[in-house]
Amino acid sequence: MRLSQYFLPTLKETPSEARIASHRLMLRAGMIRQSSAGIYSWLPLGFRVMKKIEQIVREEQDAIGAHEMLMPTIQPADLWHESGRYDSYGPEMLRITDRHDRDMLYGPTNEEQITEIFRDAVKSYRDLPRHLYHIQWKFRDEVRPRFGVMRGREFLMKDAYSFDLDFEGAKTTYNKQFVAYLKTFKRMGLTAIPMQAESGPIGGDMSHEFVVLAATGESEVACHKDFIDMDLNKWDLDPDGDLTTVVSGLTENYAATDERRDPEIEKALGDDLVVARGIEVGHIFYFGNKYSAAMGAIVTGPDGEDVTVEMGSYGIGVSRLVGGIIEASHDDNGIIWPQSVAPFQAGLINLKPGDSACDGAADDLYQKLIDAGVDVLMDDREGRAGVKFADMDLIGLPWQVVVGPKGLKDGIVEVKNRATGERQEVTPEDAVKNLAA
Ligand code: P5A
Repeated sequence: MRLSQYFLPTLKETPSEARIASHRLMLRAGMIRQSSAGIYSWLPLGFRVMKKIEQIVREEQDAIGAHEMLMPTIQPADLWHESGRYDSYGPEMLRITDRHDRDMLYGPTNEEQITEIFRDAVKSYRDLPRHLYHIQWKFRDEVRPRFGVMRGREFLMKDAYSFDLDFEGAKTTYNKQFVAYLKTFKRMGLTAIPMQAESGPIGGDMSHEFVVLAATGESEVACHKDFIDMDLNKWDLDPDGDLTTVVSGLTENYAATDERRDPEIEKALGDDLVVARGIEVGHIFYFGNKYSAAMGAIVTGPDGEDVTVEMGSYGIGVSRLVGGIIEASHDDNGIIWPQSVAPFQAGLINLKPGDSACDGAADDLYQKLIDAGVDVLMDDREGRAGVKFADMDLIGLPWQVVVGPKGLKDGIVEVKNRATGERQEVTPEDAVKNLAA
């Protein structure tokens, strides 16, 4: 991509409404623009990151045998009358009336909708288990939308739903999601700690939040210090194996969200206790037959008897993660993207557009990087070097390659690692080789 042709409206000034780093940086880096409170447009750079995150989430869901589908954003109120949540959900639900005076709503979640689809299609235990997910926009009319995409009103969620014949089956599925979540967040460079949590309006009695620790997190959480540098490598995480040991091993230590904290346990932990602020990036629920009983999701069991299916639901805040990753990875100059979610792998700076040697070398390097499979954004704009360096640091691509007249005389370019700040002078050929590797 050539920056001269790209839509990247970066801001020099810090927008006054942004109170945390990720919100500030997403506005300044031209990733998002606010449309109204808690509702954002995703500009090309931000959209690329969200798509990368979405793809990691998708791959890990597919790997545990969940099947992707897509349900609508607008749902009929009738469905929610069946579950009883139309009244209990409260003012967070955006209620809409269509031209025929039918009550509709913009879905804050999809338990009812998936239960309806399931109950109309599945009648026998032979068709169980079933495990489905979609990645779709949600709307929650939060009282205080804030911190940019971290607590939005409209936000993108991956939500999965499972149907099993009995508790054992439901627990096996829950464990698969549990482990898939650890892998998913790890791939994004995050340590997400599984914490016992309240199930709130979703319901159920087994629930874990996955929490990334960050000073700007919305709630206070507490956990054993061993979670901080949790090593997943010591476990066998094969989704088809027995995950009971992994999950109990990973949850034997204390970790609890705000409402679930236990002063006694915490006292006993002494120096092993970490109290910190956290960002909830995922939340999984086992709620048994809460929706299946209310909505009649019943199958014929092995002995011909009626069985009300066992359900769970599993959410990941896809748009929130964009902000969450930035909270976990930035410095005074801007964002530092982990390779796996970076909008481009490398930025190529032409220090002197118009100079034929620089243009020739930059264009040549640009093409060679593309040919080597490196996603590259070339800053070919006219303008001061300082502005280019600042913009490149701000948008946080993992690698920067600088082509300037001085270096070219000696046949070299400069390669900078955004995360470490380390710079190396290498030939253009080696730059391609190193970045491709
Ligand atoms: C689980 C999937 C549910 O809605 N139903 C379907 C269950 N869970 S949840 O915890 O309420 O939400 C799942 C994740 O969505 C993100 N999230 C948000 N992101 C941005 N802005 C918001 N206002 C918002 N609310 C929830 C969180 O990451 C949460 O874990």
